[in-house]
Amino acid sequence: MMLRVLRSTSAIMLRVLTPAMVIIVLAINVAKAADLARNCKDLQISGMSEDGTGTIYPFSEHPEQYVTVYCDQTTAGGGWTVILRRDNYEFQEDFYRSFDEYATGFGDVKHDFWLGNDVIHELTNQGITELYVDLEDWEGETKYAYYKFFYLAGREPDAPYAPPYQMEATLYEGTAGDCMAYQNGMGFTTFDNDMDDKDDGNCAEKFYGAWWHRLCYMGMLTGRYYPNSQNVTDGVMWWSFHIENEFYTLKRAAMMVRPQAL
Ligand SMILES: [Ca+2]
Repeated sequence: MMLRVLRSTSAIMLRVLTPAMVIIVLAINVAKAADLARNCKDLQISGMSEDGTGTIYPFSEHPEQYVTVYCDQTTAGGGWTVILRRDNYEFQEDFYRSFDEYATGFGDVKHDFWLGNDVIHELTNQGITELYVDLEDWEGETKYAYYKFFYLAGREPDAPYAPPYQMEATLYEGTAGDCMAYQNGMGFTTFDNDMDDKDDGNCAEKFYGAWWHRLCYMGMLTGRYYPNSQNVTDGVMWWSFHIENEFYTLKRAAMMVRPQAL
């Protein structure tokens, strides 16, 4: 009975809509879709000029699903969606997390956080994408690593035998040195998901940090946060920042992505 009522109602609706009205409805839907920002570059184009939080719709297969992100609109031209931040906060987020937690993300985008591998994959899948790694040591010196090409594959491998969240960062420029080259082609290793090349253990477990570990890392920004400079192997580190002291733990680190300018 209910079904019949619904059917007749929609039939009436269709009869009421003239072809001109259908075109108008379609045009409104297209305009709505075009207005939805897929990343912080879209937000910048629509007028966002200060750093801060924003709402984006990055999922190609779920265009209605939004994500709150932090946008950097001031560094190196702006338009960056921040995917990781570490800094000297009083309360530190726990970065020793599972594969599923790294997939969905954790933390507070205004403080320390990992945006989530599924979102990062979508952001790098929208077109050719750049990566900017922004680093600072405890003496106030800042350095950066910029990659003109960055891609993070999805959880389901792109090719047979390819690992989940396989990473590629190439065409490096910068002052901090290229610590991603060594990790290129690797999947994402967490303590509960071993994707590394180490036969006798798990790099994420051994060095307390999830990363695209090989044997194991040259830069790892997800390690334990030390509130001062230390010489350890499980901290927030980027080996080529201090050539003379590769195990130096950094004060601040951010990773951010944006569509490559045409
Ligand atoms: Ca292993």
